Amino acid sequence: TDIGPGAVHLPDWLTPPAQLRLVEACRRWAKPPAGLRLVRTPGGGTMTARQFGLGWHWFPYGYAREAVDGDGAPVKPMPSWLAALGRSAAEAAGFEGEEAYDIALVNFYDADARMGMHRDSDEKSGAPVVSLSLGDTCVFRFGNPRTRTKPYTDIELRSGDLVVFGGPSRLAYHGVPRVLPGTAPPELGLTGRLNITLRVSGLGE
Ligand code: MD5
Ligand code: FE
Repeated sequence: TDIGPGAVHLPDWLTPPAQLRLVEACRRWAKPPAGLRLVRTPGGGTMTARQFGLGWHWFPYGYAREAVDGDGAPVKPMPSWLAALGRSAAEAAGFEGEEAYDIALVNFYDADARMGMHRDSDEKSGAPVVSLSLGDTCVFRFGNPRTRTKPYTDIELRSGDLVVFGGPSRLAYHGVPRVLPGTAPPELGLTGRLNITLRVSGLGE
C-alpha cells in the first residue's frame, strides 16, 4: 500500500521466524563494544529511543566509523546478509538500484520512548530507506517534505512490517509519536519496539 508518493508499506513482510532471527541478532549487536546507547542532542537533551549502528554510526548530525558519542569503539560491520535483505526489501517495494546498503541503524523504543518529527538528510545517497519494525506496534507519523507540521498521516506499524521510503518521500518529515506497550508477538520475548533502518551512506569505503 502506498502511504505517500514513493512511500510503500508492506504489512507482515517478515515471517515470524525471520522476525525472531532479527531480534536475536539485535540482542547480540546491542552489547558493547559500540552497543546500544543514548543519543545526546546538541541542545543538551537526550533522545528517548536508544540506538546503535552497523557499518556506520550516526551522531547528531553525521556518520562516523566509531561510536563517537558512545564508548568510542569501532562500529560492528554491516553483515552482507543484512545488506542483501535491504536490497530485496527495496525491490519488493518496486525500487531498483545498484548501490549497496551499507548502514543499519537500530532504534529501541521502550513504552515511553518516541521520536520527534525530523528528516533523514545525513546520507549522501538518494537511495530509498528501508524500515523494518519488530516487537510492539507504534504509531508512525508520515509527514511531508516541507514542514514538520501538518499535513501528515498517522499509521500503525506492527511487528514484521516493512516500509520503504524513496523518491519524494525520502526527505519527508516523520516521527514516532507513541508506542503501544504489550502488543509485541509473545514468541519474540521483546518488551518494546525495535526498528531497523537500512540505508545507503554514499560515503564510499
Ligand atoms: C523508526 N526511524 O521507526 C524510524 C523509521 C530514524 C527513524 O526515523 O531516523 O531512525 S525510518 C523512517 C523514515 C526514513 C526516511 C524517510 C522517511 C521515514 N519518511 O520520509 O517518512 O524508528
Ligand atoms: Fe528518521
